[in-house]
Amino acid sequence: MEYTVGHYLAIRLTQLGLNHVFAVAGDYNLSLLDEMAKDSNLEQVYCCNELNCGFAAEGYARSRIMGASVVTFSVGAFSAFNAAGGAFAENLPMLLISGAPNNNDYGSGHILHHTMGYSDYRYQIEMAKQVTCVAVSIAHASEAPCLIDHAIRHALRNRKPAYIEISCNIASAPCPPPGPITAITKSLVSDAGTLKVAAEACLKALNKSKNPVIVIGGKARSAGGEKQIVELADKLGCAVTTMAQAKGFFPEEHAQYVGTYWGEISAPGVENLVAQSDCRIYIGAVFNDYSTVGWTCQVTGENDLFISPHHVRVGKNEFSGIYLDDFLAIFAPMVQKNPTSLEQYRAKGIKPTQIPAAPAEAELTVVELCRQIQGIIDNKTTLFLETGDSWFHGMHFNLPNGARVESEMQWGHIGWSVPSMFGYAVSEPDRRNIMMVGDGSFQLTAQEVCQMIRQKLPVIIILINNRGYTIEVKIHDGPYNRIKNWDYAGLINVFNAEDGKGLGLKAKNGGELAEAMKKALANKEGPTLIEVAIDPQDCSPDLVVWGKRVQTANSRPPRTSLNMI
Ligand code: TPU
Ligand code: MG
Repeated sequence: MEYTVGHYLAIRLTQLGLNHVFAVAGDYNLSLLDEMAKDSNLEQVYCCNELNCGFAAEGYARSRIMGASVVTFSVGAFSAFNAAGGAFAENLPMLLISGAPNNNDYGSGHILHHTMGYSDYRYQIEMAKQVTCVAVSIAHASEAPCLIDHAIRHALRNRKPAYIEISCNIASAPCPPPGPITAITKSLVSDAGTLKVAAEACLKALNKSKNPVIVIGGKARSAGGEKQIVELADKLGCAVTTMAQAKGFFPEEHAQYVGTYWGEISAPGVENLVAQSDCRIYIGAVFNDYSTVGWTCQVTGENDLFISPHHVRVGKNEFSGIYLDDFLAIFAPMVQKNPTSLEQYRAKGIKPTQIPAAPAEAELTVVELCRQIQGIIDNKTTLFLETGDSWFHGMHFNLPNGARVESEMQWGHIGWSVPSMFGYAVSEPDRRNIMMVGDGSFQLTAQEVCQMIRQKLPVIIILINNRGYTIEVKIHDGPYNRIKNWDYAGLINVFNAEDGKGLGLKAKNGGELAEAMKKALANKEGPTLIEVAIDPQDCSPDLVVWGKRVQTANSRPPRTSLNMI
């Protein structure tokens, strides 16, 4: 059998365990899609636009080893760059594959459609370099195997997106068949000597401390450390907390789990617990203005351990060339039991708050909404939390083992959740996929719900219609935070057209919401969107506090330079 460049690429993706590739067609990628279709194990899933296509691949990468999207030159790729930026920020490997000009046109002086109107087409790969860890251009078939493998290898090792552009007349050109995938997936090896000295240095700091606590951050999971973190926690016996971005990265039913650490808006008792620890074991922690509540909670001390994806820091010592999972695997067996922080936390006698059901006829509140969502979270649930008040509600859910939360707190692109959950649900159709999304966010990417309908994915979309950008209102209010209302539930009929099985429902009170939830759980043939009416003033009290702190950080006056006076 003769192989082609496009077929080679498709085989590489299926060898990695991908069964789907997301795409939007365009004349620069049509023959590439034809060639990729030759691998019958790789289904092409089409999206409404390239931003959504990129986010769908990003969502798929939250479930599989990586995601992949195919777009056309410039008009498509420029939109997908935003999603690549998101995947970069969130440490998700994803291939952004773009069709590109016929290789005869390079250097010819020809001006082509879908380009900037001049004959040097390298601008696109130059842009791609800013939002990916590696960018390659395939203009000759002989180079394709090497360049495709190079891009995949870097994406996997760095947990970042990679960019591949393929000339439209090269996708169908013959090329050698791919060999085994192992050479590409082989992970980097930590230096054994550095691992040992790093672990000893950390142990020294840990043994000096009275009350260590484990704080898990947003990079812990992509660094592959979830299992090793549990081993470390079991061995150490101390309290374990997760930062907001890492919600669900540690089993919440674990006896040592104490809840979310998010500065002033932490779970009860957790802010003090972290502040008073004399050895914080930060694993994959990300300190940005949002995660530190406007820079108000950057607690660090000389005994703290910073275990990052590619390096470890303790005191003034920095160890690089070692990886988080390898480090934890050798560090966990070395540590002595020290449950002091957990005992201190338990001594506070904090009891979980019980929320009573609201009367069925009473106007719906965010408290009642969250109470009912908690009721449908099971051990096969994945909950997507969109940027907005949903982040703050999301922190309060108790996750049974097996349940997962996905958010995009570093990039924070409103509208991310719809296409990302679509991509995730394509990979995980049998999980209970629930999304909490605000009205403002939904307006950016709403059309991708039609692809959930097309693929018959039973996603539950909880659309919080609070008539505007509440998260922005709490940071800094103005007329720009009001939006045009939509009949969100009514949209589902539009998307269903003649054959869809999506369901659009509205709930104004607890009784209607309970009914709608029942119907959503019973609808297995398509998504159910439940539009919940929430008073614009009703939001999470945590958002109010956080919004004030972020506003203070945003409005710090510029530093004055002496030269300017
Ligand atoms: O629940 P709620 O009202 O807080 O959420 P909703 O309605 O989704 O509003 C989100 C408002 C928002 C904006 C406009 N959050 N962040 N932004 C700024 C923003 C603008 N454009 C993009 C692509 N991402 C953003 N985060
Ligand atoms: Mg809103």
